[in-house]
Amino acid sequence: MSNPKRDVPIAKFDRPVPAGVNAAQFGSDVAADALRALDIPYIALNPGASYRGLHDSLVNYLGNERPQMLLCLHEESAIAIAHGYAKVTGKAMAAAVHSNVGLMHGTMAIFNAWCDRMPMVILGATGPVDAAKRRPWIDWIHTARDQGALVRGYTKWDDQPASALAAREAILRAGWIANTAPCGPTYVNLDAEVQESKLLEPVAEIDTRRFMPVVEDAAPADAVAAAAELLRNARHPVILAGRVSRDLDAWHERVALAERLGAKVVTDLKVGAAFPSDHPLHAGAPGTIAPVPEAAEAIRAADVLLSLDWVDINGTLKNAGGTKAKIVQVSIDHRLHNGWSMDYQSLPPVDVFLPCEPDTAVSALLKALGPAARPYAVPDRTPEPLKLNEGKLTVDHLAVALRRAVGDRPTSLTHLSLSWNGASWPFHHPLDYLGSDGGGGVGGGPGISVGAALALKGSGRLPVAVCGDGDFLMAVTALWTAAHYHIPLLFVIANNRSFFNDELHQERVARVRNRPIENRWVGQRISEPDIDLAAMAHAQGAQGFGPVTSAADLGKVFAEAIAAVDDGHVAVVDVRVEPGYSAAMTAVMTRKSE
Ligand SMILES: Cc1ncc(C[n+]2csc(CCOP(=O)(O)OP(=O)(O)O)c2C)c(N)n1
Ligand SMILES: [Mg+2]
Repeated sequence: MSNPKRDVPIAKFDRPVPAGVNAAQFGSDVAADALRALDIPYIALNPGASYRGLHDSLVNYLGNERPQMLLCLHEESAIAIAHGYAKVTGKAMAAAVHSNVGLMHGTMAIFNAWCDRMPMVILGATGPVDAAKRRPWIDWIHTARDQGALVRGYTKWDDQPASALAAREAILRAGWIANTAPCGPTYVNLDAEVQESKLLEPVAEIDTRRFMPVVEDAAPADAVAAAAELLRNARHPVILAGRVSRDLDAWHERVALAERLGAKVVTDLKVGAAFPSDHPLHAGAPGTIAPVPEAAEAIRAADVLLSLDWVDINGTLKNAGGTKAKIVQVSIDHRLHNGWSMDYQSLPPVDVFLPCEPDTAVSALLKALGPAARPYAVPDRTPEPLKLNEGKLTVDHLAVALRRAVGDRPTSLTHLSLSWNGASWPFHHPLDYLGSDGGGGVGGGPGISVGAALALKGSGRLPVAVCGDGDFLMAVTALWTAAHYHIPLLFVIANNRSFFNDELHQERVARVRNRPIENRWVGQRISEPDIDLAAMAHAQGAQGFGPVTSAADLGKVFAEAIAAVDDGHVAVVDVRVEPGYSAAMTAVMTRKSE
């Protein structure tokens, strides 16, 4: 249902006075036109003189619309916002960062988006490449021989065009490459001189769509036939549902395929929701860094595994205790692998390879398999309620109370804390959960969630981010951008007042070395003083709630915070949770062999 307070159009904010400019006059006007041709609605940015030419073109030539600027207080947020937007839409938005130093600030977030295979077009800038044109001192600091080298290991493509026409071509290519699967960030570095130079003659119009041809995706027929044959004859097929799209039809097709095969399905919180997690065929709950025992058992017992671009097949098999199953791999991820980053994971053995996107493969497999002899009969299964520890406020209490507070309304979990238990919240729609930060870069949660909420604005879905306190504190100023542009969302902070993940690492080292595990907290706890998270939220223009220290108070506070979001606000609830991870996660993190 639409709600005028919550759904205020972003176009209302930051309106410039009309500049009356209607023809490109400078190099950066041509670059701005190219950006508009990509049909990108927003450009998240932190300003800098190196791109003052482009900045002027966006405001005074394009009138700050398509793309509209979203001012960010840190480049890491600007990139993370583009990342979150892509998680929902599957499409690139833009981010702009200042010459070298701004890009340096943004690098971790770019790496997160790269590992998460999310598209975005990043614009940067350099002081004049022609040394004779540089302003003293500052332009020299902000010029590097090869700025793109900072991010080349985790972008799909980069360029430093030397003219207005070359800039146009580079931006079109950047959009095309970023949005072509496997998706990823691209980087275009605009020379200050090229941006600020007056055009000597008008730039000829081009049909920009012709420069971004749609790349057709198809599953090779022989491989589909071979995979269908293996799956048809399998007695214990298991689907590892990994990086798939947010498309609802594709979601239904995955369910149809699992039911057609009677296959168990395993999912994981590293990536967005891929299958209804309380479906009788879903094995256990979604895992975090390792499969839960039911999923591990299914994998060990499998005779055929169908990986739908699963992240880290070998690692999962190792964690599950191995398998003798034949492996059908659906992925085009190899097209992206390079020599810098190992995020491609260990090389899995493959018996049948389908080099196409999972959605395409699932449709083709369904067709090849034909209808089932007997339709799948959904067995009765009443999910077991979570067992809650009555004494202490845990992340499970938080989850149960939050679920109760949101009730039946469509909710998107835009981010989850490391302490989250996959069993606490079932997913029924591809937008119910958007996946992790991708690259394990703590501090991604706030910006990604603001970007996701931006994309969800007006959809009627409630965006909810559950962040660890460490994650939240690293990037809290992303909230200001959400407050300024009236992008409502709810943050719930699973505040264990610690970089707790690393307490478990110190515990393991101490145990192996026979040293006191009681010291695991030193250099990890974020207390004395406790940080006032609600006040930090308030300082960004958000509404702060808490700290909540008793499970009994959660319901009331969540209801108030959700009402604030419905009124168009950003709301933050600080929940003081007992340090601790789910049993499966703790078991993996503290076992001796790791
Ligand atoms: C940028 C960055 N710095 C440090 C780390 C190492 N690290 C991994 S998890 C973690 C703790 C995160 O704390 P929090 O978000 O509060 O989650 P918790 O483990 O306490 O549930 C840290 C510091 C990292 N992954 N990324
Ligand atoms: Mg913490």
